[in-house]
Amino acid sequence: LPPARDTAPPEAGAAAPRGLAADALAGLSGSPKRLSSKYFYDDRGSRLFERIMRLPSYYPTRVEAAMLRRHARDLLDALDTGGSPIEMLELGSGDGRKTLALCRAWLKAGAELVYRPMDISAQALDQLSARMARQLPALAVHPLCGDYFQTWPIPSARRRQVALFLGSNLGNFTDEEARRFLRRVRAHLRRGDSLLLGLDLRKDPHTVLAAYDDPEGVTAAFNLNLLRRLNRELGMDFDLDRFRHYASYCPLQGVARSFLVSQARQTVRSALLRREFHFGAGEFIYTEQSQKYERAGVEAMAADTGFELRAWFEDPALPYALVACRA
Ligand code: AVJ
Repeated sequence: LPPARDTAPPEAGAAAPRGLAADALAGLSGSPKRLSSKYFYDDRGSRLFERIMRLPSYYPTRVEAAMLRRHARDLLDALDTGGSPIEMLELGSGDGRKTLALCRAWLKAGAELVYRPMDISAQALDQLSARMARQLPALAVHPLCGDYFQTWPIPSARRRQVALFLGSNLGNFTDEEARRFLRRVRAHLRRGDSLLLGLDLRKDPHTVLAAYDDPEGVTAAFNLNLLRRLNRELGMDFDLDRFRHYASYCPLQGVARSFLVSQARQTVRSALLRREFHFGAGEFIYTEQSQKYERAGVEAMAADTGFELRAWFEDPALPYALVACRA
């Protein structure tokens, strides 16, 4: 299988990665049917996600970018590095667009900084390197391509590590997966190192729902692209016209969820898996969850995974948080 191209969370913090074939076989055989959102990001999916980030209704990207600019200095202060040089590790940097402003502000504040963007997309990292060389040539950039925890560099004795996990990418994990992921991050940090999280917060359910159900239909295309990918990579024969994107938001749990709903009774085959899968009319595949957080929950999660919450910046207009945690 070709490697996934990604601007978002590459790994489900869960057990050993099983790959698309095994995950699809298990996910489409069970009830309810499910496919992991980590498979959204092939080339086409990554391009669709770029378009999502520019949609008027998809607020998280814009809000977070503005907050990173506004709170760059405060975040640096919250790290409390005592002037030590910083090694910034960004988990899932993508093309690094939003991190540029943060790096620029930190350099301007006199921080000594090495930036290590990590991503599973070599293409995104190439774009990032070119962008940084053009717009911030003073910054030392050392990209790392692959799985975060396999490529995590040996920490330098004189540098403070600062791990960044932005874009509310944590929200794609279940609570249990998120905790496992944070514990793994913590295991790669030393005491006094930091983790910066960007997390979408609970807000008017209409606003959240609109972010996952745009009238332009880009999110629908993004979701349906998963079936296109299975057709290509597993020799399946999904008819994309016979499935429909359905988005929901539950204000009780603070979770947005996406589904693909079968519009008829139908059977789909996979040449590669040598299997067929039956769908009833109205039967769905559960494809994604995006958790919306609240402060108390984040504090508990940080404490449970070996972090101490040091600073919390919140956009009051469209609730979103930048959170500085200390290992
Ligand atoms: C990149 C995982 C944060 O869940 O909001 C956007 C992905 N899915 N629209 C999110 C996504 C549908 C996004 N994350």
